[in-house]
Amino acid sequence: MIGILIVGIIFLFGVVVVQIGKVTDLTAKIRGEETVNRNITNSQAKWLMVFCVVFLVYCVASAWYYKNSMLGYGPHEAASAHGGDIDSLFNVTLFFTGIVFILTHIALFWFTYKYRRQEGRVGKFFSHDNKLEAIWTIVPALVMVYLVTNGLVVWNEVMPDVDPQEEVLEFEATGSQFLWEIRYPGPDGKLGTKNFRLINGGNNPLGQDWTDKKNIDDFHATDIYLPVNQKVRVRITAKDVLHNFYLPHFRLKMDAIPGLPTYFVFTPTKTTEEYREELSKYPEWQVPFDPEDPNGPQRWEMFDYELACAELCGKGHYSMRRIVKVVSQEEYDEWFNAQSSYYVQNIRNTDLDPFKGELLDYEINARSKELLSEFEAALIEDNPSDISINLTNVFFNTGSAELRERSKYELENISKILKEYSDVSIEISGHTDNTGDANANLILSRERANAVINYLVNKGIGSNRLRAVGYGQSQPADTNDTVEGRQANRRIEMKIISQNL
Ligand SMILES: [Cu+2]
Repeated sequence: MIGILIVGIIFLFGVVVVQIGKVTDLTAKIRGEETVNRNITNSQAKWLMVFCVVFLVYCVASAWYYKNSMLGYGPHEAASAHGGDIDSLFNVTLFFTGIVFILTHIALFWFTYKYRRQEGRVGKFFSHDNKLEAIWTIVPALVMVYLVTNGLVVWNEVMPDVDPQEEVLEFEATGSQFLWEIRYPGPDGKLGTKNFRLINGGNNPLGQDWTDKKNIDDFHATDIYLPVNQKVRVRITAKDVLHNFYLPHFRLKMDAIPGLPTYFVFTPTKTTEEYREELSKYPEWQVPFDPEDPNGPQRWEMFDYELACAELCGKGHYSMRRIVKVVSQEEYDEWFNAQSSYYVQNIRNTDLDPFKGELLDYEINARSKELLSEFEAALIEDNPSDISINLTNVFFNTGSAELRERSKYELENISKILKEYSDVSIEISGHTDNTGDANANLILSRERANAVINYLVNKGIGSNRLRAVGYGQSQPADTNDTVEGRQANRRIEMKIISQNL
């Protein structure tokens, strides 16, 4: 119904316009064509001048009104070291184009007014004017040369790569439909190599090559954390189509291209907290974040830097948002230390693990720390000899007292500890499960304890500080009814027996 009404109104409006046209024609015939034309031209010229003024005032006023929402103005000063250069580049360009914009509009409307149709006036025709040609060629050329040179200078300042020796935090962002995968290098500071053939949605989304040990500590992150005032190099890649790594608050924007890694080097200079403080000074940010909850947090309190994809990469494009948090070095370290490596969580000791069955450096180091802290904890007990320390990383060949190669790390650690605490004497005890003959087990456990002692003596620990005992199957730590239980019962233990202070 409403549709029919609208069509009717449009039709009637058309009829009215046509009728007015006819009336104008008729009056023109009555009054004389010339007078009517002059009146129309005069009023059109005046109205165009009015339009010019309103239009220009509106352009300037709206830009002024919205300036605090624009990057580079109000609270949105750049949050990176290079951002100010980019902003001033935009301002210089805006200055020149602004002049041209205002002058050409004034000239355009002024000409329609000044040279409106008037009786007896004839247009001036000239085919060529060298002076005019020179002016409108040389002036824009000079301005262009200035803009381009200025742009190149800024480009060269903003875009260089880092020196290989330079201390820089590197992380990687991989775009795909429709998310950013963020990878950090872990404590070694180096990102492991990747191979697209290894990409597997289930257990290797980035195609990390697990035979490269640099991959072992790499972790994947949901939010991007960056320490303030630390130079950052972001490696940007894509898995499927073109994406674009865009951090508006840092004035950073770079294409993510499948098969062609790009990068950007920048230094965040404002923490998220500092940016929020800045925003809190502006009334439009002092309103509730959620209009339904007027007592909830304010808009400025909920602000976060964000990573967007600035390439229209598909229908889920908008969902490629990621939060970026710029924090103090201490907060960064705390977050960093709480992350766990993708390899350790998903690959370690599975069939995909090329190092299955081997001990890796991070495990050896962790075990070394653990053993030392267990030892020191036992030492401060009232009765240190009550505490048995299980030497979980001492291994023997089945049924024999021959130490396996892998045991050397644990034994080295013990020898290191005993050299540091040179006044401590220890007992090394061997234990078995209940499989087989009890007497044979007793002998085996004693031989194994002796093998450990021999190793330590060879490392220079005085044999008077070491005592070997075999307990056989007499002191099980767990049940002997399950495979795991029996495995836990086959063990070597260490006990502090005395400390000569
Ligand atoms: Cu995208």
